Amino acid sequence: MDLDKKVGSQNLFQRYEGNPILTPAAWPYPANAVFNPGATKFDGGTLLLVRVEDMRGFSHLTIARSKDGKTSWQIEPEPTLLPDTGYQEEQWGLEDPRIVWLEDRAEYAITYTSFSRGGPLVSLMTTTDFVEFTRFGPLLPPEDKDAALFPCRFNNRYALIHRPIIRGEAHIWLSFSPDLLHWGGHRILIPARPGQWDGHRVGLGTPPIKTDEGWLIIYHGVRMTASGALYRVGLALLDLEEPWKVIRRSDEWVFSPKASYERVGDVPGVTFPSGVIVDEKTGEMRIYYGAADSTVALCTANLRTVLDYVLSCPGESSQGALNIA
Ligand code: BMA
Repeated sequence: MDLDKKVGSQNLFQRYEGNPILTPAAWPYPANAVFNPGATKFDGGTLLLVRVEDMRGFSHLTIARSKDGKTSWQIEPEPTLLPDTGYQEEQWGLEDPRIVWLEDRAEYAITYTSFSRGGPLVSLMTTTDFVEFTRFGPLLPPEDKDAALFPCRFNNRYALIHRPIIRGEAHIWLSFSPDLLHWGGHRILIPARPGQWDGHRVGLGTPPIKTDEGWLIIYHGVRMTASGALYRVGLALLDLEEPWKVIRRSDEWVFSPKASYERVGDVPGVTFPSGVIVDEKTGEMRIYYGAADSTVALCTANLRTVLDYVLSCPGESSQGALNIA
């Protein structure tokens, strides 16, 4: 291989020089932490639905908007979505939203972690305008997190990537539904890899990104260390038509806590991607992530370069994925 052309795993993503882009200090009302935002293009700009943790330790979601997705963020002066304590699944807050445009329904789906007394679970709401929201309630029982829908259906079924914890194991799963309410066909999609950097837990990062080569998956992987958990970022590529097939998966992580705002905060050593916007003209990906469970940060990457890298990664057979498709 021509070494000059070899894309290294550690130079795919570039931190934005203005990081962190959103902080509790710049929030219009008291907040302990602002992190793990959902992201979408909306109204000619970028809309982030940011997780805001209050001083009770409960989270809600608030919108921040920017024309260029990097600067001059306009933050709503009041919380956009507070937990509705009339619903048992929202007793202890709303966390970590992912936003996807559902092509057939012509509306945005927001999957988020809602906290019930029985543990965290994945809930769904939809909206067309980010003013009125329709709650669908919880999709699957606890413990479950890190969920996003695909923007289209497969064999007429919606597909949900999520991360249940079962017998203490935290793998990324795929489930299907004809109506967004009733879910089945559950299978492991991306397993944690014992011993490796993503051996303790894995979870979806941003929603899946549709490309000509397949669905690009940005996920987080957790390693337990003597001083706590380390949240790093890896890549996978799923078949375009049959997304239960993992075509490639990076052996190495491609992004990890290095900057001071990723290493110092309420939970040190966390880079947690949760939103992505691709500029179709330039191929620039803007990846929004929570840093140390304290602030929102941004890194950029070129989609073509990332795809070339992931296509150079090992295929499914070398990673010990379960053959249950
Ligand atoms: C996960 C989620 C995230 C959080 C991460 C690191 O389990 O709860 O919200 O950012 O842990 O603390």
